[in-house]
Amino acid sequence: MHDSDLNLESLVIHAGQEPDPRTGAVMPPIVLASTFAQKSPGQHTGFEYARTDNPTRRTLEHCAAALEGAEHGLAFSSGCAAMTTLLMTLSPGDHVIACDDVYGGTHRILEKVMRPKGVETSWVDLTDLDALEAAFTDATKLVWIESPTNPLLKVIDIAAVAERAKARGVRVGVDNTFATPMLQRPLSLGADVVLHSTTKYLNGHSDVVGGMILTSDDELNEQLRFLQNSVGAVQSAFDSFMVLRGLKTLAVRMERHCKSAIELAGWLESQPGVKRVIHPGLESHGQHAVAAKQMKAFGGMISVEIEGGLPASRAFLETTRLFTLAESLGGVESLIEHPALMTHGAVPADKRAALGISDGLIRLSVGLESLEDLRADLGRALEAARGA
Ligand code: P1T
Repeated sequence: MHDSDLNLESLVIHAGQEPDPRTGAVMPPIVLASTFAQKSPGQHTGFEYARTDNPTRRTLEHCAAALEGAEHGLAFSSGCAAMTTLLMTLSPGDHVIACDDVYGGTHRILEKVMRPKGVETSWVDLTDLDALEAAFTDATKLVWIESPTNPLLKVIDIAAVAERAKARGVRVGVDNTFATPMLQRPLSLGADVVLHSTTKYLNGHSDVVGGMILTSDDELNEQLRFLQNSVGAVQSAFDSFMVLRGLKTLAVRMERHCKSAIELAGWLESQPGVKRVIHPGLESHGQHAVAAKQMKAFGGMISVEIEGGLPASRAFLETTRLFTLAESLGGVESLIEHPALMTHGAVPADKRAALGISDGLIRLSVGLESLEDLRADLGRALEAARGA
């Protein structure tokens, strides 16, 4: 049976993986060797040196590519390493259009690493297609989307953006970390390249830092392979194995994340002391219709703005027990964080204010614990916030 005949729920477990031909082992071996024997100079098995290629990493690259419906996959040592390597395909004078709400580290790479090297970024609200049209210049080479965005969970119509970019010969990239291929497959919506921080849902157990790029664009893949080997920010064999292991449960994990998140989001909307709840599955979400069209389910992330500013949000964040106060997301355990002081501290204060990343904004990554326990945990935290 070919991978192309399988549904995603089977691909997460089997794509790119056969029982080991020598031993029958049902999990791919972790090949830790840094180098591979050659019969004669230049005559090798396809593996020479582990930065260039490694069997365990290659298995992960095949598996993740199959999940995103891509021809090619490349694994990196972090989501930021993947992003930086992708941006190294650009040259001084090139222009990027990026959605205005992105992970703080992505903002930092574009502003503090790439801009000084001559690659300019325009930050645009990509839920507004007229604003996108107005931002193109002759130098635009890439439109960069996160959807849902981090932390405001805006949903961007990937097909509509891709259509407009394609008309100008501009590539479209999507950071699919929050949705995962279980909920949306950007390449099928017209994007050229997909990025993941595998640190999050794909690995799913908060024990690996990793990143991936998936594409069916042969020319881009050639450039990226060259850069992956030259720059060398590769995923280790051990961590590649860990992500492969985590991926096996992605389908069932995402089902539960999504189910619990929509329940909690609806409940939070009815609670006193809550100013607004942001979750793409809520009717009150500005792009709910786009989310319903584009996504199979609405994801496991919720952002909530509470009344009382920083004193109230501090009290809230210090009170939760099951929701651990920590950066990151997408693990089996629930996490909670304060974007303004934590993940998005690298975004300038005036820009955070303009976007709506206020001191009362709290981001939740809903884990796989009992829904009843999670609701009780948030209930106690809201009580503490109201008393602050
Ligand atoms: O942390 P790293 O694996 O390098 O991935 C960076 C990254 C890229 N894209 C998105 C959408 C992300 O959320 C991240 C990392 N984000 C967090 C650590 C966070 O708590 O939001």
